[in-house]
Amino acid sequence: MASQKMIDTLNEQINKEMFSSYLYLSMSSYFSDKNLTGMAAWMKAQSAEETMHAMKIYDFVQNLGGKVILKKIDEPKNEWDSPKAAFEDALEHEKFISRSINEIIDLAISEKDHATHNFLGWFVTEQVEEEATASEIVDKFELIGDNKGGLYMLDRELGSRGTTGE
Ligand code: OFO
Repeated sequence: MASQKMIDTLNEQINKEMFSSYLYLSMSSYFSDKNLTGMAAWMKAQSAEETMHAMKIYDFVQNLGGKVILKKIDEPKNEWDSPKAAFEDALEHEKFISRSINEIIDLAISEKDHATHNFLGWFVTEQVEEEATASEIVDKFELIGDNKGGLYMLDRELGSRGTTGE
């Protein structure tokens, strides 16, 4: 059985994952408003993934015999200076989530909680992937600069998420 401190920490992580979902949905709405439908679809899919992350932890807490306590979800930003700025924020947010996962692993190690340590391995791999993907998109924005045609192409490319097996 995990410690109550661990259950509380995992409950906080559920909240962070739900906030991630909310943040990416807000970004999706921002992109829709700019008629960047591909980016809007990409962020909507990302939002759904984050809800799935929250639910993975939700189920794990229950399997540990702990009680899931849902906390208030903060209001996300709803406006960005540019599409690139939104993806830069997404990258920074993923780095924050990676640090948070690493801190829980540090706690699991200090408490010799092998079950939670093992469970979080999936999230470590997932975070590496998510940071790499967000970073790659930010790099593409750098390449595009102010080129409207490039923005159009990137919007199309991101809109193909889910149809290319991503
Ligand atoms: Fe973006 O991986 Fe969960 O938060």
